[in-house]
Amino acid sequence: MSLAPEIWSNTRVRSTPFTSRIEAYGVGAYSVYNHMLLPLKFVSVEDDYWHLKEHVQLWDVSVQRQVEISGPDAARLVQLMTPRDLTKSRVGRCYYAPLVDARGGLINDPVILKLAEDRFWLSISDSDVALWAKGLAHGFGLSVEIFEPTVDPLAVQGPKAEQLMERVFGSAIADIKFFGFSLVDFGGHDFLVARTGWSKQGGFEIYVDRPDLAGSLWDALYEAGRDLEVRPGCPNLIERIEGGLISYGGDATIDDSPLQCRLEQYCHLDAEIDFIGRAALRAERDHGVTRAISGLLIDAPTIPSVRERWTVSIDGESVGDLRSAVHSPRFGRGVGLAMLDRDAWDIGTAVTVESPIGPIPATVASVPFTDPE
Ligand code: THG
Repeated sequence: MSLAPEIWSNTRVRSTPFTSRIEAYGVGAYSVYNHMLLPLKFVSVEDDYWHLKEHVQLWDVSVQRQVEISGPDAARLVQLMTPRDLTKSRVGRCYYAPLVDARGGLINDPVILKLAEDRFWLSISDSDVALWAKGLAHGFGLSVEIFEPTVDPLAVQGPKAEQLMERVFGSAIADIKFFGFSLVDFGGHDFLVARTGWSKQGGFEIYVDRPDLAGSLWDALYEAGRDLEVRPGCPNLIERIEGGLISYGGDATIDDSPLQCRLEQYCHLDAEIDFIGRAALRAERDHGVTRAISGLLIDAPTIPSVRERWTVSIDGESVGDLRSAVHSPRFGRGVGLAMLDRDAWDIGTAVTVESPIGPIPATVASVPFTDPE
């Protein structure tokens, strides 16, 4: 019998201020994300899924690193990096925003927090955004400071998240709007708390900038949530595919554009703003997007883990590739996200997924996947 190999943490694959807590509970699997440990499973992916949809979980999402950009040219640099129009953006708000290169390729898809008119955090997915930002600042001769502050986000996700957060942080929590943030006290320190998180179940993210308080914050949430059945959790593969949340590095890379990733609502291509990649994205829009991330309902009782992209075909001809998939207990079959050519992306189109265990029939479905009931 062969056991799954371990991932070892060291000073390069960093642990987090919460690692001791999640290992004491029993974390089942890790991945590496932004050079850091990201938990992927606790009890089982399916058990974690049902628990997330019914109760409340603490997620060690320290891997969501902050790229701080501050200084007189900060707003100009942040706008240069994204097609999302930030001219009317407000301090105290979060903005989900694609970052693109000059060819229109997706560099990252952070949540941008506007901390001040001249100070931003880019809460990044898995790519080295600080290097790109430093290169741009140098090339454009911008007056900015760019660095990764010591911030380890802790997400509190699930339908009971607000109840739990109020017990620990007080009633000010209720006033935080979706994609808004404020500073709230715990242990004599003001923590930045946002109503955000990488699930569709609702909740908050605490930007823990005091590693020395991280353990006591975790313990306070854990103790206060006993009767709410709080437990450790993590971004859940089933829940996030059903919800249509794109995972950068997996579902999308620099070879895909935000239009192909169906992020057009965050691309203001005709706004009076300066950003890198505008010409490429306008050309793509004007010629018509030729492929896009689409949902697939996959007709198999079990789905092997998608360790490389599987071809999706119609009558033996490739029409795209599958990027992520998992068995959905609610749908009783697989749900997946695939990059599909225009001829194949209509809802209801019958396709074949060329999996390593053989061809599997699948049907193009709308995303977010709508409840079978
Ligand atoms: N929170 C924070 N940082 C992050 C993530 C996060 N960095 C990495 C990764 N997640 C970035 N990607 C996303 C993708 C989707 C969303 C947030 C971050 C998201 N989308 C909402 C949705 O699709 O329903 C809509 C957002 C909107 O309309 O503005 O929440 O999770 N801190």
